[in-house]
Amino acid sequence: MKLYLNETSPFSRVVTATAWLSRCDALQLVWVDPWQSPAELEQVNPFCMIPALALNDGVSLSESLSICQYLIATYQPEGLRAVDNQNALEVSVMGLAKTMMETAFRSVALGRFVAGENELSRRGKAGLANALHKLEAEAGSAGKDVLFQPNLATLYLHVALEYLQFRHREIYHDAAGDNITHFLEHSPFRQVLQTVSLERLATKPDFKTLISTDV
Ligand SMILES: N[C@@H](CCC(=O)N[C@@H](CS)C(=O)NCC(=O)O)C(=O)O
Repeated sequence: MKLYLNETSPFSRVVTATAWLSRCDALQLVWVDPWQSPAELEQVNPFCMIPALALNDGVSLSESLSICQYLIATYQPEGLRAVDNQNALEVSVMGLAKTMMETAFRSVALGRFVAGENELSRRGKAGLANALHKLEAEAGSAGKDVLFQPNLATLYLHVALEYLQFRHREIYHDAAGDNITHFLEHSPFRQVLQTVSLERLATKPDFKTLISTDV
């Protein structure tokens, strides 16, 4: 099984953490730059986007959420479960976290290819600030327990927030407060994400080395 990824992609980081928790030791990490459109990646994902997972039987999976759902259903990791789609609060966190990640990434990608501000990047940044304010309020309210469940929504949320700290520092510091800080310090994925850290991923480790590090 081959996972195509790069060092900074938050989508790749969620999948790598899921693979780590799933202990799928036969996994090979293939480090690529999707913007260079490498032929090997294009064969696995026609959109040439990461993450992409090539299974041993020739089936290819794309979209981080689909890949994580597949890994969880296949390996049934102890420390991570799928979102309960009958639980509106869990589904709500999943939507917020995934959109936060997509919007944060799109705004960075736009800045790379389009000079100056534009309506899409303005709307994206405003949405990120609004989402952080909403989360800050909800993380301090009676229903906050949903944020501490060891499910995929919480994992996406944790990775999305750290991506904001990394790429949208000003927006993060203006809008995030003590409740979000508390979430990051007590999230069920704190340890695994310390193992699958941005610093660690920057060294492009192989999966065997990564998995031999215990949290
Ligand atoms: N919705 C996708 C987003 C994946 C994505 O945006 N990947 C970026 C890297 S972080 C990429 O490959 N970009 C290259 C491109 O857009 O052509 C997912 O959840 O996996």
